[in-house]
Amino acid sequence: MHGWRNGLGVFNGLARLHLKSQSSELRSMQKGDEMPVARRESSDSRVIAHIDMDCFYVQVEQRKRPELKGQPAAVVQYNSWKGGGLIAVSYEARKYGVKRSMRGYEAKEVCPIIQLVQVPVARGKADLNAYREAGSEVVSILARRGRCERASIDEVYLDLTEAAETMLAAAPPDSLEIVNEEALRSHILGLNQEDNSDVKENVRKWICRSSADRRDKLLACGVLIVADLRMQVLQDTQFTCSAGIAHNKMLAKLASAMNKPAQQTAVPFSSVKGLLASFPIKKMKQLGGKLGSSLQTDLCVNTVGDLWQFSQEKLQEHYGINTGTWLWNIARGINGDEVEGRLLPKSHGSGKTFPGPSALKNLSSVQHWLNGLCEELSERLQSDLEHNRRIARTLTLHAHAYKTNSSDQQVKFPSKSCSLRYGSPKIQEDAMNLFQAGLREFYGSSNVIQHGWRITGLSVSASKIVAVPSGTCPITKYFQGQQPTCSSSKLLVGDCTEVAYSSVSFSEDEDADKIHTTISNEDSSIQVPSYYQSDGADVSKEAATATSTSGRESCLESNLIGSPSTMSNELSCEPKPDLHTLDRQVRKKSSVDKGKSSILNFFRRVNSNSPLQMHNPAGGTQDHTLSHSDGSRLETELWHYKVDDIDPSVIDELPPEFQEEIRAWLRPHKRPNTVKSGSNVSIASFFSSTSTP
Ligand code: DCP
Repeated sequence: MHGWRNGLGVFNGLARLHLKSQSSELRSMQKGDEMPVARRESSDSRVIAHIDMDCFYVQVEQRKRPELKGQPAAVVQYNSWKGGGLIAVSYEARKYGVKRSMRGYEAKEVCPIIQLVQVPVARGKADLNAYREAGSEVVSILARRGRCERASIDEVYLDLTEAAETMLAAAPPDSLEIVNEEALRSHILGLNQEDNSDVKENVRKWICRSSADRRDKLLACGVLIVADLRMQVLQDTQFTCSAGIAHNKMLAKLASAMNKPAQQTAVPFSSVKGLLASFPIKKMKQLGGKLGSSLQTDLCVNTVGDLWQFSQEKLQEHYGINTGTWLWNIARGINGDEVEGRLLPKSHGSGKTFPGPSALKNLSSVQHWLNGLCEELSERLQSDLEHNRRIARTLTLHAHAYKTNSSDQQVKFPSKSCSLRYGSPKIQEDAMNLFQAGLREFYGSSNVIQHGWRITGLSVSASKIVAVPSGTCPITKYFQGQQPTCSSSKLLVGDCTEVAYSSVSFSEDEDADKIHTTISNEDSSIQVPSYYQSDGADVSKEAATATSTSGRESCLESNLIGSPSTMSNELSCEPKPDLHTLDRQVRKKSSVDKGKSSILNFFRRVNSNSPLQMHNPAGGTQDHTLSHSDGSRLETELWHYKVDDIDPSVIDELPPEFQEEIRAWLRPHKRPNTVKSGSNVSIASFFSSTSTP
């Protein structure tokens, strides 16, 4: 039998062993599901908090309209059918039995005085910006005390280990004369609270125990810090939140949901087994799907306590070394996941579903909606770039479609990705191309014109978001004709140019499963199509809202997903686009783009630390030191390029004032010194204007 820590140590060695004994069920699970990964806990003395806002969208609306405070209220989706689907319900309304799964009219039946507030709408769909921004306000307060991971629009993990250690060294809880009232309201799991004992006094004693071991003393510091942070959040934003404090993320998250609203719960080491013993296995993160079902049917495991009975070897025998170890660990509350230190979302997404009769039936309606979704995505990307200096590199299109007049309705519409080009028109163009490529594949070799199709869900997302290296100015601004605002004038090379000018190349969406988008489902009784389901940490409420997640960070707004019905070939109403031809064109463009040198290649050769060198076609190199328009020497944006690397076809895409100049560079034998010192309009001066006061 492995001990608590022993099992963790063994894992490293075992994980490398070849899996010989996997059941076919496990193999099939692994194909479709992301299997959990066992991670060693770096220390059992960490202090991790999970903060979850209370009825978040309602609180945001209540702040806007104070008359709603303290009232039964709910936020409803923008689709007003039957009063709209409820997506957030105030605690006052919950007392009447109002639930998120209800529609507005049902809520009115159980609570006639309920106030229903419609989610803000833009471009014919829910606009979640106000909620995102409110979430950011909270994050910026929480991040003051430790490493902070924004897990969804309204929940955050904090690693408070360092802050707790500092407190323990400088002002240990057992030296405190007064303990903050909010901390005294904490729930300490396992603390014996007899019926008529002074609850707060017991909590105070627990917090201030000088006999406690170091782990519990650190946890007590965590309790004090989190109480303080929650007060701060309330004071600065008017929002209440609930929190769990434990030594790992998994336990902290379980604890935060135990006492809501506006309360906090701590899990001392000694209470872990008791907390998990009766916890339903399917409610554990990553056990809501096939793996959890297999535990139930194959091993009769219904609670975490049941799982605890199995040896590590037995679990490994059934589920392989990695998953078996992970299961053995979670039964004991062991979870090595680190708080990632991420204040911003991993991806951006914009989507919409088209239920029942609103399904899209032709390319022009797809184009119309894609344009709106891309516009929204582009705005968010632009804002991310401006405020956070981050760029996304991959654009992905997902759709949910079914064929009419076909028995083969099970085929999924393939998600498609390409490099992301900034600017709404480019994103719109690329998204439409991706859609057409997907549609062609969706139909395989059959002629799409012969068949009808309906699109019931569309979304675009931007992922692979990276930070713009500091001291660089995004070239994207240049291509958008915007005045750069960053302080340094160095050209951004590599990543950013790639974003600005990369060719469209279709790829099977390997990244689709990594894109953290959630989709809302106005009717929570209807299953979200599986390929829309997001994985991993961003949808960290999946256990509780497995079939109804919406409006989270990177949210895709959606509606009811309608059931397929037969229909005539709607394409015939259109000017009959030949999809094969369209797609051939797209692919042709794509391959042409790929082969050509482009401004991307041009800027890729930029070396921001070297003097500008022009390589003329004859092989000569010329040095040009660039200057500000005032004639002063420009030190920061000295760069290299080869004139013959410039693809003439990209020149037309540049602002007119630069076209002539670049063309001149291409004829260096005629006008070798076009880049003049002190010239008012030049690419260099354009970029350098950022550093010119
Ligand atoms: N949300 C949504 N659709 C869902 C679930 C949630 O649009 N199916 C939105 C509205 C919620 C917000 O996300 O306010 C946060 O979701 P939570 O699951 O955290 O629920 P609440 O914050 O509303 O309530 P609680 O206090 O129970 O956490």
